[in-house]
Amino acid sequence: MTIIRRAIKARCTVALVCLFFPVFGNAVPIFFNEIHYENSGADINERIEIAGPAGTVLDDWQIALYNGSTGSQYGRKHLSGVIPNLLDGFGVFSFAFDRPHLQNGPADAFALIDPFGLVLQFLSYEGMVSAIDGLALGLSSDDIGVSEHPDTPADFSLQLAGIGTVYEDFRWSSPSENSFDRINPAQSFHAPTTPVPLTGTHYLLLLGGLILLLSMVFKKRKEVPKIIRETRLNTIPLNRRRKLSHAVKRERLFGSPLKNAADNQ
Ligand SMILES: [Ca+2]
Ligand SMILES: [Ca+2]
Ligand SMILES: [Ca+2]
Repeated sequence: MTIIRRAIKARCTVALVCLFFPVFGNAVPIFFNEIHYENSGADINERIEIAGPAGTVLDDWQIALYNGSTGSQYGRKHLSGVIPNLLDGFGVFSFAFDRPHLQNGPADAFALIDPFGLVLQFLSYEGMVSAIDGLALGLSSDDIGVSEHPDTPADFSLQLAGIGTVYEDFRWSSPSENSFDRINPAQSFHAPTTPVPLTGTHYLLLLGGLILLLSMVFKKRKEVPKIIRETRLNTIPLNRRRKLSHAVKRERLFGSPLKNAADNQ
């Protein structure tokens, strides 16, 4: 196989991959998935769980804690680890908070910060929080709408429930037995079933891919008759073979698409 043909095949492959898998390059973000911050007696097992695509490296991500009574940041944890594949390419990873503990509200918040220092999520429980410092400065939190209380069992937590792949697909549920580092009991991850709408770029890639494929197919079709003709030449009568031989000579003298195609190889 010539270098040119290999290049054409590679371009066709890339074009078709881009066409049929347009979701490539669109990273699915990670998100808060479970939290436990208060229970009966002294608070224990305080944790926050992150969910997202398996293989996501959490190094350089952070969780920042905000005190709702002042709006200021009272703690921050630098994350590390890799999200495991627990279900259909998604997984969860949890982090313990004991220094400092997670405040018990009312209205305390937690922010998920990416490696570039951007706040990806700013959630709160028992009310809304407005941050006055830190990386969430100026942001107002989204209240998750459910909460724990002084009589919540120590092995309970607040968890997302529902089916989907991104945060908006799920809803927070009332306290129930925790599932840290496991998929939440009422949660299921499934790839999107709705087709990704094609853009003008996708149509151009489709057209380019089809043109390249067709050019390869026609090039191969031109090569086949020549091989067949030369093979069959030895099986036909001598007088007929001579006539065909003259035709082949004319073709070689004056040129033909077959000859040119062969010469260009
Ligand atoms: Ca607490
Ligand atoms: Ca507080
Ligand atoms: Ca969980």
